[in-house]
Amino acid sequence: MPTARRFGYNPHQTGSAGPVWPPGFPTLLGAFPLSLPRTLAALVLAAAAGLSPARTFAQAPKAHAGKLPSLVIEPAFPNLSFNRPVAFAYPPRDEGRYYVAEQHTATIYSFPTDRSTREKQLFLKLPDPIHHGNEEGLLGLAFHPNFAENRYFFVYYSADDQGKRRSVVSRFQASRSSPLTADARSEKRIWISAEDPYENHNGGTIVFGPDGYLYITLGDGGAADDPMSSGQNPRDWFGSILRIDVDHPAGGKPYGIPKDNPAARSPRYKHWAPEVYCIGLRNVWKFSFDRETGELWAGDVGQNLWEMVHKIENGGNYGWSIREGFHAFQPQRRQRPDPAAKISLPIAEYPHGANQGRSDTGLSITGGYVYRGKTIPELRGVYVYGDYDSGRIWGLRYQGKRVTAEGELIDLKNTRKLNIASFAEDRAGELLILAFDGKIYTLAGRR
Ligand SMILES: [Ca+2]
Ligand SMILES: [Ca+2]
Repeated sequence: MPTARRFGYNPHQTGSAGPVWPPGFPTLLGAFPLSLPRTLAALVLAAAAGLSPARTFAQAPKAHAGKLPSLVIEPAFPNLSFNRPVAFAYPPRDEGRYYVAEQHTATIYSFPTDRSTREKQLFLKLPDPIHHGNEEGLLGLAFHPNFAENRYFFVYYSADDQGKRRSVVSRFQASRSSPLTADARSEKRIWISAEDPYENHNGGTIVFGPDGYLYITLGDGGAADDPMSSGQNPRDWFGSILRIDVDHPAGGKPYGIPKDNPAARSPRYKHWAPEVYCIGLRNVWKFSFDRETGELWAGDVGQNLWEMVHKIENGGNYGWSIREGFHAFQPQRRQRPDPAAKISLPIAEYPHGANQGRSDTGLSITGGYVYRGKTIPELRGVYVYGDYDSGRIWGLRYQGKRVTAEGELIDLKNTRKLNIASFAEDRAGELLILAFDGKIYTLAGRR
């Protein structure tokens, strides 16, 4: 069973200094009803306490008045069950099947796209040995954009290389003669992380972007407090999202470097590792591309206090471990931001309840998708994300570089609480949820 802090910090490590709140402030803020925009509530309280809102909340999100729909969770594939499903994918060209990766069995199954299907077929079981820690195992799955011709797909997993812990992206090939199975012997390792000293914070999502390049999230290494100071170090891979070209190997590596990766496109970034696309991330467990705009959205798992949503840009810096969300993190360390990239603030954050006394809380963000489906028209264009631990699901509308609507989409009083391991998008753009009760759910409008 997962622990309460599955993707969060290690409770045996010392925590962060965190933001400075006036005494009693969190308790007061928690007294406001959820329906009142919470930032507005914070500003009112700050004014009442005689604080300068400009000083205290200069970097907090703006209050907003936009409306979001109220949704329910329904079973999507009621006759299918999985063991710790963590990734959902399918080939770009419709072959009538979806694929789910199981974390600890390190197995990929395929099944027909028909919602009532009972058929589940073994596609691939990863060769051993792999690590099976709480945040380890088979974590990512992505089909090559040209899968229809080359039958290539890619996985991200926690390798056990003679006792050394490393994250690996490997390419496998589906069988041509028996297309519903893949050959475990076809493995070719494409990218291998540096030795990872800690079991936690391994990222795990891999996705081909609209540019055809493979994006990889690998976490800051792990433990707590960014002990390797990898967040602001662009020369190492940890703490970044990477971008590689799997189709054009170069420089003796099994992959190439896209010409507009930061270090390749500008002298300003010449000290960055060639693969690094952005820096300052703690542990992006899930990220996605908006299928309409191509924009990259990520949920970054925070440490003791805050969970963050970021919109990721080429060459961006998201602040870890100088910041956690909108807040300073351990300022006594006097870390300097990387000189090439100014720190970008999150699009949104939410707190860990024990620290902030608010009820819209969680412990470990699971980044989601911008909804582009058809069945919930009022949800179109909303970025939907949730929390692994609290099971809450939020949406935000981001227009003209500001959040114009934000709030909870599900009333947890009327539904069972899920441990949300992943969101997914089916071929039609409808949103799915992979939960650790083994089931796949979908979001639907209230009837
Ligand atoms: Ca790690
Ligand atoms: Ca780094």
